Amino acid sequence: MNIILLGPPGAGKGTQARKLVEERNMIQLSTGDMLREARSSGTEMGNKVAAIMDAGQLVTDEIVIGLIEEKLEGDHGGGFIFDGFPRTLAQADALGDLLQRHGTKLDAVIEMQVDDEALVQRITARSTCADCGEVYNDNTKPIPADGKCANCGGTEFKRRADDNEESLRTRLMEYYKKTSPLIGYYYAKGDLKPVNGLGEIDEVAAEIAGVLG
Ligand code: B4P
Repeated sequence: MNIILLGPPGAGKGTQARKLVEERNMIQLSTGDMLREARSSGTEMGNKVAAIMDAGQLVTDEIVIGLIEEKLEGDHGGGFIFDGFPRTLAQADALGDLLQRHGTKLDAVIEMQVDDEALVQRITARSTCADCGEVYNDNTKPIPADGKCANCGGTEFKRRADDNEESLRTRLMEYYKKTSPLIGYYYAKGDLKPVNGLGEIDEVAAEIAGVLG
């Protein structure tokens, strides 16, 4: 099964993708994670990507499609979860072509619906362990009282460089301008499955499980 998790920044795409990996042996392809890895490499491409991400803009289609193309060459496991990809119509067309070339297809597009107020609240409360990248959130999963990461014991936590109000405003504008047209695109293909992303993390996961069967 190949699925897309579609939704605005902070809708919970990454959160739900990690749950699906645990439960269904699927492979998470997060373009956000791939780009954060590229930026930390310190290469020319990585530095270019860092500046775009920090400003809250979308990285070029060419770079992002290239990253996904590489990953599709590898193991297909229990199928792919495209987390945060595609984000433009050009990326959606490219994904359709790539899947066809690999003799597979898309099974569902989960549209995670969350209002802007909740997105801002979630993103401004997010921090990650500097050592292992485990995600914490002041509202849903606070950093343990002993100040140690529950996953690796690390004691340093950081905010993502693009999780500030100014960059978030741009991320939301980019979403409504360039990504939200994908809702109509996938609806027309009969693939769109809207899900209420406002509940607790496990409630949202249960709704997604119901949709996927
Ligand atoms: P991403 O890394 O995709 O991340 P995101 O917008 O933060 O969203 P996500 O929905 O995954 O949030 P999360 O689960 O963590 O993108 C970052 C940047 O990379 C983009 O701005 C862009 O520059 C670039 N990029 C990525 N893909 C690209 C592409 N295809 N093309 C071009 N550029 C691209 O959830 C957020 C917070 O909410 C967390 O703290 C979480 O704990 C919390 N949360 C989750 N579910 C919750 C719930 N149900 N209730 C309460 N809190 C919840």
